Amino acid sequence: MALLKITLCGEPVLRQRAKAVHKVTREVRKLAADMLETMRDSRGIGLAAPQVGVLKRLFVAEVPEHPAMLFIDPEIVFMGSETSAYKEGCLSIPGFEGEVVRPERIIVQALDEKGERFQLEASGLLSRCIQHEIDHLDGILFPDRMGEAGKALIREFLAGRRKVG
Ligand code: QAP
Ligand code: CO
Repeated sequence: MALLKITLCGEPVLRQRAKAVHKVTREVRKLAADMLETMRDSRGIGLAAPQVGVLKRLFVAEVPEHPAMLFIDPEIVFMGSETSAYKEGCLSIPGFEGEVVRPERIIVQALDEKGERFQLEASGLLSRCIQHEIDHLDGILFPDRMGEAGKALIREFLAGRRKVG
């Protein structure tokens, strides 16, 4: 296993659409294992492949009261009409948080580590995490869902980073 370098907001790879995996190879499983290790090392609860510089559609999640999970080629097949607000963060925008409104309940379909399709109904933190991570696969960062406040947050992050170099 290996720790991977986490890409930060400002790097172009976070703004591109990731490509479908289709075939779950040993290489894909190795990437997922390294992503899980990297996420745990950084004390995160979700990490998408573009956040380690890989434009493939997969992410790992480990939220309290659920086992660690791998989602490959995920698709949200249902979104409830009820929404909720929650203060989100992101390993690619360390030190910044912001309130994001999202659907509370979703049904997601994805491939597991064996390449088998599964379906999962989620609400609460797991639902939020899945939606946040699928956004990464489409080049979307949580501040993009916060209107003007989000634009300010990104400007602040980029300005802060430039000072440090
Ligand atoms: C996405 O976020 C998420 O700023 C995963 O200094 C967010 O793991 C899912 C983190 C909200 C559900 C709800 C952020 C770690 C981790 C930081 C993360 C930081 C250190 C964020
Ligand atoms: Co994130």
